[in-house]
Amino acid sequence: MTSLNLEENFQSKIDTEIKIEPKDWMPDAYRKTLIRQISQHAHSEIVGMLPEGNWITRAPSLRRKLILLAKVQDEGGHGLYLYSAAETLGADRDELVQQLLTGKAKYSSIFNYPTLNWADIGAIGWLVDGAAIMNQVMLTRTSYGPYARAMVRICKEESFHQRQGYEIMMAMAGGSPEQKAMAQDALNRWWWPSLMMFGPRDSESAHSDQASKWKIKRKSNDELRQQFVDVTVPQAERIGLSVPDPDLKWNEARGHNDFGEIDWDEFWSVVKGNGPCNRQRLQARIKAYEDGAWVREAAMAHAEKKEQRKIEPEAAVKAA
Ligand code: BYC
Repeated sequence: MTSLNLEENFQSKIDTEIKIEPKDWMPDAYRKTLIRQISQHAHSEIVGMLPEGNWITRAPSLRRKLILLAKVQDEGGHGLYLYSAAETLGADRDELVQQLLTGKAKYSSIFNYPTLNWADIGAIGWLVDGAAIMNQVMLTRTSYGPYARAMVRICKEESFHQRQGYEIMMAMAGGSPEQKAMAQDALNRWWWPSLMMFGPRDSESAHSDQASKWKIKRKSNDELRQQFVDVTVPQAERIGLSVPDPDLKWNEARGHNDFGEIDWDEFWSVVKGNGPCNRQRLQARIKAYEDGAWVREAAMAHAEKKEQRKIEPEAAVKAA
């Protein structure tokens, strides 16, 4: 097939909803876009463990501690599936990790904000996982098979995460006046950064047009953001909390909530590495990587020994 035919054949598969699989022909730019997005997503899961991991030892009860531990562990698992999905495209996992550690790769802006108290754990589950699901449900239908399939399990787990967060907020909002004030304060601090998770406005989004044509993205940044606002506002009202946006108003004609302008300067400043916790997050990942060097070395030594046993079983038995 000529390269023109290959392209046409590829696009017609996408148009007829046939998934693209690792060994199928694909344009280089499709492969590159996916590696970029999937690896950023994987890094987000791994860095996303940090703000919550910080609260495992300080959870207010054994029940809360168990739940939070399980949630943070799930996020580690999501990162691993996603790195594996990126590897099916020919990416090298070590290289991806190096891109994160050297600050070359992006991860979600949201994880550069601090978790100041227990109510923040509720707000993260409710809002951050809530926003993540909105985006990831769409990705269960993305055109690349391994990414779409990884998303199915991830969404099931994210949905549990969202509920655990909302349950914390419900308990706090229905608790003492001080607890309710903490829940409101956490909502005030996490609301706008959660809206930023969906990325720049469609008109400013560099990758959206092509990603939509390839059905990597099925909904635009602005559509998903609107969907999140519409779903979340009634949830806040139900537990007696108010969304910190004076411009928020139901628009009968549109059938959606209108909402205020996001501080895009803040968004880009965080994306470029100057958010409140960017440096701290990267330092934590670098330290974890360095502290884990002995585990990687031991695993390699073990694998080499096993390989050796296959080649020279008798010598290996004698040496043991
Ligand atoms: N933060 O052209 P655009 C989670 C970058 S949830 C940082 O619209 P695209 C979790 C973008 O990468 C979070 N950077 O890009 C939840 C691009 O830069 P490059 C992870 C952002 O890719 C709870 C530039 O801005 N979810 O993991 O079409 C607990 C232009 O943007 C952000 C995912 O990653 C941002 N918020 O659309 C634990 C979902 N937004 O690459 C963990 C998969 C944009 O040109 N990703 N940028 O240098 C996606 O769906 C898409 O990548 C996005 C952005 C919708 C995020």
